[in-house]
Amino acid sequence: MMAIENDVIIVGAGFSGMYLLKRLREQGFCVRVIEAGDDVGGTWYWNRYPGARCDVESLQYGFSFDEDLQREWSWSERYAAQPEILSYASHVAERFDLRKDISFNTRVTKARFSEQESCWEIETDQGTTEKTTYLVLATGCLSVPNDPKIKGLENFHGPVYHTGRWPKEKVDFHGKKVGVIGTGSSAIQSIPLIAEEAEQLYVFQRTPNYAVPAQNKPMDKAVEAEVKSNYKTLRDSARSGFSGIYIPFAQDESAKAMSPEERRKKFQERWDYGGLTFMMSFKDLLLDDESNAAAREFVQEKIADIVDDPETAKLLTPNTVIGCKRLCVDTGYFQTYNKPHVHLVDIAQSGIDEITTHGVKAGGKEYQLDSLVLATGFDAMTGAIKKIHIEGPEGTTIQEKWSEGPKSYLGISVAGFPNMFMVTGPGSPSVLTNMIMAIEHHVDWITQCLVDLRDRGMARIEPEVSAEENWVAHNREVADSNLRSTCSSWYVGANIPGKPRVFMPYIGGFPAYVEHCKTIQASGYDGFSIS
Ligand code: NA7
Repeated sequence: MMAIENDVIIVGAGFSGMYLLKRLREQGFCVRVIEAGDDVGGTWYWNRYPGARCDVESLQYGFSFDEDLQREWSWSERYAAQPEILSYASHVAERFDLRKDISFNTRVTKARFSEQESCWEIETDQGTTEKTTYLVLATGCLSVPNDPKIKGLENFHGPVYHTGRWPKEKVDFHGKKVGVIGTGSSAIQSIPLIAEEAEQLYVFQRTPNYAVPAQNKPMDKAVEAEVKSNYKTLRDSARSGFSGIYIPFAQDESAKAMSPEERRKKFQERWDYGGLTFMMSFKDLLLDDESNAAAREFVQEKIADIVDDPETAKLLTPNTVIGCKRLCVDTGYFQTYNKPHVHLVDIAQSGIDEITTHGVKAGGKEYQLDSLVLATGFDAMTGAIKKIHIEGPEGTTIQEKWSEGPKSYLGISVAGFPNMFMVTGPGSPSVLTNMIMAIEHHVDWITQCLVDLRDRGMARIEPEVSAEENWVAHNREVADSNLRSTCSSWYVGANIPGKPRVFMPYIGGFPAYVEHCKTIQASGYDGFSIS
Protein backbone atom coordinates (compact mmCIF):
# COMPACT_ATOMS: atom_id res chain seq x y z
CA MET A 1 0.00 0.00 0.00
CA MET A 2 1.32 3.43 -0.97
CA ALA A 3 2.12 5.74 1.95
CA ILE A 4 0.14 8.92 2.52
CA GLU A 5 2.80 11.37 1.35
CA ASN A 6 1.03 14.61 2.11
CA ASP A 7 -0.87 16.15 4.99
CA VAL A 8 -2.53 18.53 2.58
CA ILE A 9 -2.90 18.78 -1.16
CA ILE A 10 -4.10 22.15 -2.39
CA VAL A 11 -5.59 22.45 -5.85
CA GLY A 12 -4.75 25.82 -7.38
CA ALA A 13 -1.91 28.33 -6.94
CA GLY A 14 -3.88 31.54 -7.14
CA PHE A 15 -3.93 33.86 -4.15
CA SER A 16 -5.85 31.26 -2.10
CA GLY A 17 -3.47 28.40 -2.76
CA MET A 18 -0.40 30.56 -2.29
CA TYR A 19 -1.43 31.94 1.09
CA LEU A 20 -2.66 28.53 2.22
CA LEU A 21 0.67 26.97 1.32
CA LYS A 22 2.50 29.59 3.34
CA ARG A 23 0.27 29.26 6.40
CA LEU A 24 0.13 25.47 6.48
CA ARG A 25 3.81 25.06 5.82
CA GLU A 26 4.74 27.34 8.70
CA GLN A 27 2.48 25.22 10.93
CA GLY A 28 4.60 22.21 10.08
CA PHE A 29 2.25 20.45 7.66
CA CYS A 30 3.59 18.65 4.63
CA VAL A 31 1.85 20.46 1.76
CA ARG A 32 1.82 20.19 -2.02
CA VAL A 33 0.04 22.52 -4.41
CA ILE A 34 -1.07 21.31 -7.83
CA GLU A 35 -1.58 24.01 -10.45
CA ALA A 36 -2.72 23.75 -14.08
CA GLY A 37 -0.88 26.89 -15.22
CA ASP A 38 2.87 27.20 -15.52
CA ASP A 39 3.09 29.79 -12.76
CA VAL A 40 1.21 31.30 -9.83
CA GLY A 41 -1.56 33.91 -10.04
CA GLY A 42 -4.82 32.07 -10.76
CA THR A 43 -7.38 34.50 -12.16
CA TRP A 44 -4.61 36.97 -12.95
CA TYR A 45 -2.58 34.30 -14.69
CA TRP A 46 -5.37 33.37 -17.10
CA ASN A 47 -7.19 36.67 -17.66
CA ARG A 48 -4.52 38.51 -19.67
CA TYR A 49 -6.96 40.24 -22.00
CA PRO A 50 -6.32 43.91 -22.78
CA GLY A 51 -7.76 46.14 -20.08
CA ALA A 52 -8.05 43.40 -17.43
CA ARG A 53 -8.03 45.27 -14.17
CA CYS A 54 -9.12 44.74 -10.59
CA ASP A 55 -12.21 46.66 -9.55
CA VAL A 56 -11.13 46.78 -5.91
CA GLU A 57 -8.63 49.55 -5.20
CA SER A 58 -5.01 48.35 -5.20
CA LEU A 59 -4.30 49.49 -1.66
CA GLN A 60 -7.10 47.22 -0.45
CA TYR A 61 -6.50 44.36 -2.85
CA GLY A 62 -3.01 43.16 -1.83
CA PHE A 63 -2.51 40.64 0.97
CA SER A 64 -2.76 41.98 4.49
CA PHE A 65 -1.18 39.05 6.34
CA ASP A 66 2.34 40.42 6.37
CA GLU A 67 3.08 43.98 7.45
CA ASP A 68 6.39 44.16 5.56
CA LEU A 69 4.87 42.73 2.40
CA GLN A 70 2.10 45.29 2.29
CA ARG A 71 4.51 48.15 3.02
CA GLU A 72 7.24 47.18 0.58
CA TRP A 73 4.99 46.68 -2.45
CA SER A 74 3.96 49.80 -4.37
CA TRP A 75 1.04 49.83 -6.75
CA SER A 76 1.35 52.22 -9.66
CA GLU A 77 -2.36 52.91 -10.13
CA ARG A 78 -5.48 53.35 -8.05
CA TYR A 79 -6.86 50.18 -9.69
CA ALA A 80 -4.13 47.75 -10.68
CA ALA A 81 -4.06 46.19 -14.13
CA GLN A 82 -3.54 42.47 -14.67
CA PRO A 83 0.22 42.57 -15.49
CA GLU A 84 0.96 44.37 -12.24
CA ILE A 85 -1.18 42.00 -10.17
CA LEU A 86 0.54 39.04 -11.78
CA SER A 87 3.94 40.58 -10.91
CA TYR A 88 2.69 40.96 -7.37
CA ALA A 89 1.68 37.28 -7.25
CA SER A 90 5.15 36.39 -8.51
CA HIS A 91 6.73 38.63 -5.90
CA VAL A 92 4.75 36.90 -3.13
CA ALA A 93 5.78 33.49 -4.45
CA GLU A 94 9.45 34.50 -4.40
CA ARG A 95 9.33 36.27 -1.08
CA PHE A 96 7.92 33.20 0.67
CA ASP A 97 9.70 30.65 -1.50
CA LEU A 98 6.41 29.07 -2.52
CA ARG A 99 7.22 27.65 -5.96
CA LYS A 100 9.30 24.77 -4.61
CA ASP A 101 6.12 23.13 -3.26
CA ILE A 102 3.97 23.72 -6.33
CA SER A 103 3.62 21.23 -9.21
CA PHE A 104 2.91 23.41 -12.25
CA ASN A 105 1.42 22.37 -15.60
CA THR A 106 -0.57 19.72 -13.77
CA ARG A 107 -4.33 19.47 -13.53
CA VAL A 108 -6.11 17.44 -10.88
CA THR A 109 -8.61 15.22 -12.67
CA LYS A 110 -9.84 12.95 -9.91
CA ALA A 111 -10.02 12.84 -6.12
CA ARG A 112 -11.42 9.80 -4.34
CA PHE A 113 -11.74 9.37 -0.60
CA SER A 114 -10.52 6.00 0.61
CA GLU A 115 -12.43 4.96 3.71
CA GLN A 116 -9.95 2.22 4.39
CA GLU A 117 -6.96 4.50 4.63
CA SER A 118 -8.89 7.65 5.52
CA CYS A 119 -7.17 9.68 2.86
CA TRP A 120 -7.80 11.29 -0.52
CA GLU A 121 -6.29 9.68 -3.58
CA ILE A 122 -5.50 12.32 -6.15
CA GLU A 123 -4.99 11.73 -9.85
CA THR A 124 -3.66 14.25 -12.34
CA ASP A 125 -3.55 14.67 -16.09
CA GLN A 126 0.20 13.99 -15.92
CA GLY A 127 -0.57 10.43 -14.84
CA THR A 128 0.60 11.00 -11.28
CA THR A 129 -1.20 9.68 -8.20
CA GLU A 130 -0.74 10.98 -4.67
CA LYS A 131 -2.36 10.47 -1.31
CA THR A 132 -3.21 13.16 1.16
CA THR A 133 -5.02 13.38 4.49
CA TYR A 134 -6.68 16.68 3.61
CA LEU A 135 -7.73 18.12 0.28
CA VAL A 136 -8.25 21.85 -0.21
CA LEU A 137 -9.90 23.17 -3.34
CA ALA A 138 -8.43 26.62 -3.96
CA THR A 139 -9.76 26.52 -7.48
CA GLY A 140 -11.16 30.05 -7.76
CA CYS A 141 -14.65 31.33 -8.38
CA LEU A 142 -14.22 32.44 -12.00
CA SER A 143 -11.75 29.99 -13.46
CA VAL A 144 -13.60 27.81 -15.94
CA PRO A 145 -14.28 29.81 -19.12
CA ASN A 146 -17.76 29.53 -20.59
CA ASP A 147 -17.21 28.32 -24.15
CA PRO A 148 -20.47 29.16 -25.88
CA LYS A 149 -22.05 26.53 -28.09
CA ILE A 150 -22.50 28.60 -31.22
CA LYS A 151 -23.10 26.84 -34.51
CA GLY A 152 -20.04 26.90 -36.74
CA LEU A 153 -17.59 28.29 -34.17
CA GLU A 154 -15.05 25.60 -35.00
CA ASN A 155 -15.08 26.63 -38.67
CA PHE A 156 -13.96 30.23 -38.16
CA HIS A 157 -10.83 30.90 -40.22
CA GLY A 158 -9.10 33.33 -37.87
CA PRO A 159 -7.93 33.21 -34.28
CA VAL A 160 -10.57 32.89 -31.57
CA TYR A 161 -9.61 34.23 -28.14
CA HIS A 162 -11.48 33.72 -24.87
CA THR A 163 -10.89 36.59 -22.43
CA GLY A 164 -10.51 34.07 -19.60
CA ARG A 165 -7.81 32.13 -21.45
CA TRP A 166 -5.89 34.90 -23.18
CA PRO A 167 -2.49 34.08 -24.72
CA LYS A 168 0.70 35.23 -23.07
CA GLU A 169 2.08 36.90 -26.17
CA LYS A 170 0.65 40.26 -27.20
CA VAL A 171 -2.31 39.95 -29.56
CA ASP A 172 -2.08 42.65 -32.21
CA PHE A 173 -5.42 43.78 -33.62
CA HIS A 174 -3.98 46.52 -35.86
CA GLY A 175 -5.60 46.47 -39.28
CA LYS A 176 -7.98 43.71 -38.23
CA LYS A 177 -11.74 43.39 -38.32
CA VAL A 178 -12.53 42.12 -34.84
CA GLY A 179 -15.73 40.71 -33.38
CA VAL A 180 -16.39 40.64 -29.63
CA ILE A 181 -19.15 38.39 -28.33
CA GLY A 182 -20.45 39.44 -24.93
CA THR A 183 -20.83 42.69 -23.02
CA GLY A 184 -20.04 41.68 -19.43
CA SER A 185 -17.19 43.03 -17.35
CA SER A 186 -14.41 41.42 -19.43
CA ALA A 187 -15.85 42.87 -22.65
CA ILE A 188 -16.42 46.26 -21.07
CA GLN A 189 -12.79 46.38 -19.93
CA SER A 190 -11.30 45.12 -23.19
CA ILE A 191 -13.45 46.81 -25.86
CA PRO A 192 -11.97 50.32 -25.45
CA LEU A 193 -8.44 48.92 -25.90
CA ILE A 194 -9.29 46.56 -28.74
CA ALA A 195 -10.99 49.53 -30.44
CA GLU A 196 -7.73 51.51 -30.26
CA GLU A 197 -6.10 48.97 -32.55
CA ALA A 198 -8.82 47.35 -34.63
CA GLU A 199 -9.68 48.61 -38.09
CA GLN A 200 -13.32 47.69 -37.51
CA LEU A 201 -14.84 46.41 -34.28
CA TYR A 202 -18.20 44.67 -34.06
CA VAL A 203 -19.65 44.04 -30.59
CA PHE A 204 -22.36 41.38 -30.45
CA GLN A 205 -24.56 42.26 -27.51
CA ARG A 206 -27.20 39.95 -26.05
CA THR A 207 -27.81 41.92 -22.86
CA PRO A 208 -26.59 45.44 -22.05
CA ASN A 209 -24.84 46.01 -18.74
CA TYR A 210 -24.56 48.91 -16.35
CA ALA A 211 -21.07 50.31 -15.91
CA VAL A 212 -19.76 53.15 -13.78
CA PRO A 213 -16.42 54.84 -14.42
CA ALA A 214 -13.43 53.59 -12.46
CA GLN A 215 -11.92 57.09 -12.39
CA ASN A 216 -8.64 55.24 -12.41
CA LYS A 217 -5.45 57.31 -12.03
CA PRO A 218 -1.82 56.95 -11.06
CA MET A 219 -1.38 56.08 -7.40
CA ASP A 220 -1.57 59.17 -5.23
CA LYS A 221 1.73 58.92 -3.34
CA ALA A 222 0.40 60.94 -0.42
CA VAL A 223 -2.57 58.60 -0.03
CA GLU A 224 -0.29 55.58 -0.30
CA ALA A 225 2.08 56.96 2.35
CA GLU A 226 -0.81 57.71 4.67
CA VAL A 227 -2.26 54.21 4.29
CA LYS A 228 1.14 52.61 4.81
CA SER A 229 1.76 54.63 7.95
CA ASN A 230 -1.13 52.76 9.55
CA TYR A 231 -2.27 49.98 7.23
CA LYS A 232 -4.09 48.23 10.04
CA THR A 233 -6.69 50.99 10.24
CA LEU A 234 -7.61 50.51 6.60
CA ARG A 235 -7.69 46.73 6.93
CA ASP A 236 -9.83 46.83 10.06
CA SER A 237 -12.27 49.18 8.35
CA ALA A 238 -12.36 46.91 5.30
CA ARG A 239 -13.09 43.85 7.41
CA SER A 240 -15.96 45.60 9.13
CA GLY A 241 -17.47 46.67 5.77
CA PHE A 242 -20.35 44.65 4.35
CA SER A 243 -18.24 43.62 1.34
CA GLY A 244 -14.86 43.49 3.03
CA ILE A 245 -14.07 46.83 1.43
CA TYR A 246 -13.48 50.16 3.13
CA ILE A 247 -15.90 52.75 1.74
CA PRO A 248 -15.04 56.33 2.60
CA PHE A 249 -18.68 57.45 2.77
CA ALA A 250 -21.48 56.95 5.23
CA GLN A 251 -24.21 54.75 3.76
CA ASP A 252 -26.84 55.06 6.42
CA GLU A 253 -29.65 56.69 4.46
CA SER A 254 -32.37 55.39 2.20
CA ALA A 255 -32.46 56.82 -1.31
CA LYS A 256 -36.15 57.40 -0.71
CA ALA A 257 -35.46 59.72 2.23
CA MET A 258 -34.08 62.42 -0.06
CA SER A 259 -35.42 64.75 -2.65
CA PRO A 260 -34.60 63.84 -6.26
CA GLU A 261 -32.13 66.76 -6.39
CA GLU A 262 -30.30 65.69 -3.24
CA ARG A 263 -30.23 62.13 -4.49
CA ARG A 264 -28.74 63.14 -7.81
CA LYS A 265 -26.08 65.15 -6.05
CA LYS A 266 -25.08 62.10 -4.04
CA PHE A 267 -25.06 59.80 -7.07
CA GLN A 268 -22.97 62.35 -8.93
CA GLU A 269 -20.44 62.49 -6.06
CA ARG A 270 -20.11 58.70 -6.13
CA TRP A 271 -19.92 58.68 -9.93
CA ASP A 272 -17.07 61.20 -9.75
CA TYR A 273 -15.37 59.24 -6.99
CA GLY A 274 -15.54 56.16 -9.18
CA GLY A 275 -15.91 52.41 -8.96
CA LEU A 276 -18.15 49.99 -7.14
CA THR A 277 -18.76 52.43 -4.30
CA PHE A 278 -21.54 53.81 -6.50
CA MET A 279 -23.77 50.99 -5.25
CA MET A 280 -23.09 52.11 -1.70
CA SER A 281 -24.51 55.59 -2.31
CA PHE A 282 -27.44 54.61 -0.14
CA LYS A 283 -28.07 51.76 2.25
CA ASP A 284 -31.00 50.27 0.36
CA LEU A 285 -30.07 50.23 -3.33
CA LEU A 286 -30.12 46.44 -3.36
CA LEU A 287 -32.97 46.05 -0.93
CA ASP A 288 -35.64 48.35 -2.30
CA ASP A 289 -36.69 48.53 -5.92
CA GLU A 290 -37.75 52.18 -5.73
CA SER A 291 -34.32 53.18 -4.41
CA ASN A 292 -32.68 50.98 -7.02
CA ALA A 293 -34.76 52.66 -9.73
CA ALA A 294 -33.31 56.04 -8.73
CA ALA A 295 -29.77 54.68 -9.14
CA ARG A 296 -30.43 53.01 -12.46
CA GLU A 297 -32.17 56.08 -13.87
CA PHE A 298 -29.09 58.10 -13.00
CA VAL A 299 -26.81 55.70 -14.92
CA GLN A 300 -29.29 55.41 -17.79
CA GLU A 301 -29.16 59.19 -18.20
CA LYS A 302 -25.37 59.10 -18.15
CA ILE A 303 -25.31 56.56 -20.98
CA ALA A 304 -27.65 58.76 -23.00
CA ASP A 305 -25.36 61.75 -22.36
CA ILE A 306 -22.16 59.93 -23.28
CA VAL A 307 -23.22 58.04 -26.40
CA ASP A 308 -23.78 60.30 -29.42
CA ASP A 309 -26.05 58.08 -31.48
CA PRO A 310 -29.45 57.82 -29.72
CA GLU A 311 -30.19 54.38 -31.20
CA THR A 312 -26.87 52.97 -29.99
CA ALA A 313 -27.35 54.62 -26.60
CA LYS A 314 -30.77 53.01 -26.30
CA LEU A 315 -29.37 49.57 -27.08
CA LEU A 316 -26.58 50.03 -24.56
CA THR A 317 -28.99 50.96 -21.80
CA PRO A 318 -30.20 48.22 -19.45
CA ASN A 319 -33.57 48.60 -17.77
CA THR A 320 -33.09 45.89 -15.17
CA VAL A 321 -32.14 46.20 -11.50
CA ILE A 322 -28.73 47.88 -11.25
CA GLY A 323 -26.23 45.77 -9.33
CA CYS A 324 -28.27 42.60 -9.79
CA LYS A 325 -25.75 41.40 -12.30
CA ARG A 326 -22.36 42.41 -10.97
CA LEU A 327 -21.88 46.13 -11.66
CA CYS A 328 -19.15 46.74 -14.23
CA VAL A 329 -16.45 49.33 -13.74
CA ASP A 330 -15.20 50.90 -16.94
CA THR A 331 -12.68 53.24 -18.46
CA GLY A 332 -14.14 54.85 -21.56
CA TYR A 333 -16.50 52.00 -22.48
CA PHE A 334 -19.57 53.93 -23.56
CA GLN A 335 -17.38 56.62 -25.19
CA THR A 336 -15.88 53.93 -27.44
CA TYR A 337 -19.20 53.64 -29.33
CA ASN A 338 -18.75 57.21 -30.56
CA LYS A 339 -15.87 56.04 -32.74
CA PRO A 340 -16.96 55.53 -36.33
CA HIS A 341 -15.29 52.11 -36.65
CA VAL A 342 -17.03 50.64 -33.58
CA HIS A 343 -20.38 48.98 -34.24
CA LEU A 344 -22.89 47.56 -31.79
CA VAL A 345 -24.82 44.58 -33.13
CA ASP A 346 -27.97 43.80 -31.20
CA ILE A 347 -28.51 40.06 -30.84
CA ALA A 348 -31.01 40.26 -27.97
CA GLN A 349 -33.88 38.75 -29.92
CA SER A 350 -32.42 35.75 -31.69
CA GLY A 351 -28.76 35.50 -30.70
CA ILE A 352 -26.08 34.68 -33.23
CA ASP A 353 -27.38 32.71 -36.22
CA GLU A 354 -24.04 31.03 -36.83
CA ILE A 355 -20.35 31.57 -37.13
CA THR A 356 -19.22 31.22 -40.70
CA THR A 357 -15.69 30.63 -41.94
CA HIS A 358 -15.21 34.36 -42.42
CA GLY A 359 -17.42 36.00 -39.87
CA VAL A 360 -20.46 36.09 -37.63
CA LYS A 361 -23.98 35.91 -38.96
CA ALA A 362 -26.66 37.59 -36.86
CA GLY A 363 -30.13 38.81 -37.78
CA GLY A 364 -29.58 37.33 -41.25
CA LYS A 365 -26.54 39.57 -41.92
CA GLU A 366 -22.96 38.35 -42.12
CA TYR A 367 -20.20 40.46 -40.52
CA GLN A 368 -16.79 39.74 -42.09
CA LEU A 369 -14.14 39.29 -39.40
CA ASP A 370 -10.45 38.46 -39.04
CA SER A 371 -10.44 37.66 -35.31
CA LEU A 372 -13.04 36.75 -32.76
CA VAL A 373 -13.04 37.49 -29.02
CA LEU A 374 -15.29 35.46 -26.75
CA ALA A 375 -15.96 37.58 -23.68
CA THR A 376 -18.57 35.07 -22.60
CA GLY A 377 -17.70 34.66 -18.94
CA PHE A 378 -17.31 31.65 -16.70
CA ASP A 379 -19.00 28.63 -15.23
CA ALA A 380 -18.80 30.52 -11.97
CA MET A 381 -18.31 29.28 -8.43
CA THR A 382 -18.97 25.59 -8.98
CA GLY A 383 -17.39 25.07 -12.43
CA ALA A 384 -13.82 24.32 -11.35
CA ILE A 385 -14.87 22.01 -8.53
CA LYS A 386 -17.35 20.07 -10.65
CA LYS A 387 -14.73 19.65 -13.36
CA ILE A 388 -12.77 17.37 -11.03
CA HIS A 389 -14.25 13.92 -10.47
CA ILE A 390 -14.54 14.13 -6.68
CA GLU A 391 -15.86 11.02 -5.00
CA GLY A 392 -16.71 10.73 -1.30
CA PRO A 393 -16.42 7.56 0.82
CA GLU A 394 -19.94 6.41 -0.09
CA GLY A 395 -19.16 6.68 -3.80
CA THR A 396 -21.24 9.83 -4.22
CA THR A 397 -19.62 12.37 -6.49
CA ILE A 398 -19.68 16.13 -6.04
CA GLN A 399 -21.44 16.32 -9.41
CA GLU A 400 -24.29 14.18 -8.01
CA LYS A 401 -24.34 15.98 -4.68
CA TRP A 402 -24.62 19.36 -6.40
CA SER A 403 -26.95 18.29 -9.20
CA GLU A 404 -29.62 20.69 -7.91
CA GLY A 405 -27.15 23.41 -6.99
CA PRO A 406 -24.26 23.65 -4.56
CA LYS A 407 -24.75 22.65 -0.94
CA SER A 408 -22.11 23.38 1.64
CA TYR A 409 -21.55 24.24 5.27
CA LEU A 410 -20.20 27.80 5.43
CA GLY A 411 -18.98 27.53 1.84
CA ILE A 412 -15.96 25.78 3.38
CA SER A 413 -16.95 22.12 3.54
CA VAL A 414 -19.45 19.66 2.11
CA ALA A 415 -21.33 16.88 3.94
CA GLY A 416 -20.32 13.49 2.58
CA PHE A 417 -16.84 14.73 1.64
CA PRO A 418 -14.66 14.39 4.74
CA ASN A 419 -11.38 16.26 5.09
CA MET A 420 -12.20 18.37 2.06
CA PHE A 421 -12.22 22.16 2.25
CA MET A 422 -13.01 24.89 -0.24
CA VAL A 423 -11.56 28.39 -0.21
CA THR A 424 -14.29 30.91 -1.03
CA GLY A 425 -16.67 28.15 -2.05
CA PRO A 426 -20.36 28.56 -2.89
CA GLY A 427 -22.21 29.44 0.31
CA SER A 428 -19.50 31.89 1.43
CA PRO A 429 -19.41 35.65 0.66
CA SER A 430 -16.59 35.17 -1.89
CA VAL A 431 -17.40 37.08 -5.08
CA LEU A 432 -19.53 39.60 -3.20
CA THR A 433 -16.47 40.77 -1.29
CA ASN A 434 -12.94 41.95 -1.75
CA MET A 435 -11.65 38.47 -2.64
CA ILE A 436 -8.39 38.99 -0.77
CA MET A 437 -10.22 39.57 2.51
CA ALA A 438 -12.40 36.51 1.91
CA ILE A 439 -9.39 34.37 0.96
CA GLU A 440 -7.36 35.40 3.99
CA HIS A 441 -10.28 34.67 6.27
CA HIS A 442 -10.87 31.20 4.84
CA VAL A 443 -7.21 30.29 4.81
CA ASP A 444 -6.80 31.36 8.45
CA TRP A 445 -9.94 29.42 9.44
CA ILE A 446 -8.87 26.25 7.63
CA THR A 447 -5.31 26.47 9.01
CA GLN A 448 -6.63 26.88 12.55
CA CYS A 449 -9.00 23.97 12.01
CA LEU A 450 -6.17 21.64 10.94
CA VAL A 451 -4.02 22.77 13.87
CA ASP A 452 -6.92 22.18 16.28
CA LEU A 453 -7.52 18.69 14.86
CA ARG A 454 -3.86 17.84 15.22
CA ASP A 455 -3.77 19.17 18.79
CA ARG A 456 -6.78 17.03 19.67
CA GLY A 457 -5.27 13.95 18.05
CA MET A 458 -8.06 13.90 15.46
CA ALA A 459 -7.72 13.44 11.73
CA ARG A 460 -11.19 13.52 10.27
CA ILE A 461 -13.72 16.31 9.99
CA GLU A 462 -16.93 16.56 8.03
CA PRO A 463 -20.02 18.70 8.34
CA GLU A 464 -23.24 17.16 9.60
CA VAL A 465 -26.05 17.01 7.06
CA SER A 466 -28.38 18.98 9.35
CA ALA A 467 -25.81 21.80 9.79
CA GLU A 468 -25.35 21.95 6.03
CA GLU A 469 -29.10 22.03 5.42
CA ASN A 470 -29.51 24.86 7.92
CA TRP A 471 -26.72 26.83 6.29
CA VAL A 472 -28.20 26.32 2.82
CA ALA A 473 -31.62 27.44 4.12
CA HIS A 474 -30.09 30.51 5.76
CA ASN A 475 -28.31 31.34 2.49
CA ARG A 476 -31.58 31.11 0.61
CA GLU A 477 -33.37 33.26 3.16
CA VAL A 478 -30.86 36.14 2.97
CA ALA A 479 -30.70 35.87 -0.82
CA ASP A 480 -34.49 36.07 -1.09
CA SER A 481 -34.51 39.40 0.70
CA ASN A 482 -31.99 40.93 -1.70
CA LEU A 483 -32.65 42.30 -5.19
CA ARG A 484 -29.43 40.63 -6.34
CA SER A 485 -31.12 37.26 -6.47
CA THR A 486 -33.83 38.46 -8.86
CA CYS A 487 -32.15 38.37 -12.25
CA SER A 488 -30.41 36.01 -14.67
CA SER A 489 -26.83 36.48 -13.54
CA TRP A 490 -23.87 34.17 -13.13
CA TYR A 491 -24.47 34.48 -9.37
CA VAL A 492 -27.48 32.19 -9.95
CA GLY A 493 -25.86 30.10 -12.68
CA ALA A 494 -28.16 31.54 -15.36
CA ASN A 495 -25.32 32.07 -17.86
CA ILE A 496 -24.69 28.35 -18.25
CA PRO A 497 -27.41 26.42 -20.08
CA GLY A 498 -28.87 23.72 -17.84
CA LYS A 499 -27.14 24.89 -14.66
CA PRO A 500 -29.48 24.81 -11.63
CA ARG A 501 -30.60 28.26 -10.58
CA VAL A 502 -29.41 28.86 -7.04
CA PHE A 503 -27.99 32.08 -5.66
CA MET A 504 -24.50 30.78 -4.92
CA PRO A 505 -22.56 33.33 -2.84
CA TYR A 506 -23.58 34.12 0.76
CA ILE A 507 -25.16 37.56 0.81
CA GLY A 508 -25.53 38.11 4.55
CA GLY A 509 -22.43 40.32 4.63
CA PHE A 510 -18.76 39.65 5.31
CA PRO A 511 -18.68 40.73 8.99
CA ALA A 512 -21.72 38.61 9.92
CA TYR A 513 -20.24 35.65 8.09
CA VAL A 514 -16.85 36.02 9.81
CA GLU A 515 -18.58 36.21 13.18
CA HIS A 516 -20.50 33.05 12.40
CA CYS A 517 -17.34 31.14 11.44
CA LYS A 518 -15.59 32.43 14.55
CA THR A 519 -18.37 31.21 16.82
CA ILE A 520 -18.31 27.78 15.21
CA GLN A 521 -14.56 27.51 15.56
CA ALA A 522 -14.66 28.71 19.18
CA SER A 523 -17.39 26.16 20.00
CA GLY A 524 -15.10 23.32 18.96
CA TYR A 525 -16.66 23.05 15.48
CA ASP A 526 -20.36 23.04 16.05
CA GLY A 527 -22.10 21.34 13.13
CA PHE A 528 -19.04 19.27 12.22
CA SER A 529 -18.44 15.68 13.16
CA ILE A 530 -14.85 15.07 14.18
CA SER A 531 -13.18 11.75 14.74
P1 NA7 B 1 -20.10 37.74 -17.80
O1 NA7 B 1 -20.34 38.86 -16.87
O2 NA7 B 1 -20.76 36.44 -17.52
O3 NA7 B 1 -20.47 38.24 -19.26
C1 NA7 B 1 -20.53 37.36 -20.33
C2 NA7 B 1 -21.13 38.05 -21.53
O4 NA7 B 1 -21.18 37.14 -22.62
C3 NA7 B 1 -22.57 38.50 -21.29
O5 NA7 B 1 -22.76 39.72 -21.95
C4 NA7 B 1 -23.37 37.38 -21.94
O6 NA7 B 1 -24.66 37.76 -22.32
C5 NA7 B 1 -22.51 37.07 -23.11
N1 NA7 B 1 -22.73 35.73 -23.66
C6 NA7 B 1 -22.54 34.54 -23.04
N2 NA7 B 1 -22.84 33.52 -23.86
C7 NA7 B 1 -23.25 34.08 -25.02
C8 NA7 B 1 -23.70 33.55 -26.26
N3 NA7 B 1 -23.80 32.24 -26.45
N4 NA7 B 1 -24.04 34.41 -27.24
C9 NA7 B 1 -23.94 35.73 -27.03
N5 NA7 B 1 -23.52 36.29 -25.90
C10 NA7 B 1 -23.18 35.48 -24.90
O7 NA7 B 1 -18.52 37.41 -17.89
P2 NA7 B 1 -17.30 38.38 -17.79
O8 NA7 B 1 -16.09 37.59 -18.08
O9 NA7 B 1 -17.51 39.61 -18.55
O10 NA7 B 1 -17.28 38.82 -16.27
C11 NA7 B 1 -17.33 37.85 -15.23
C12 NA7 B 1 -16.87 38.46 -13.95
O11 NA7 B 1 -15.45 38.59 -13.98
C13 NA7 B 1 -17.35 39.83 -13.66
O12 NA7 B 1 -18.62 39.87 -13.11
C14 NA7 B 1 -16.30 40.36 -12.71
O13 NA7 B 1 -16.55 39.88 -11.42
C15 NA7 B 1 -15.05 39.73 -13.22
P3 NA7 B 1 -25.93 37.56 -21.32
O14 NA7 B 1 -25.75 38.60 -20.26
O15 NA7 B 1 -25.79 36.17 -20.75
O16 NA7 B 1 -27.10 37.74 -22.16
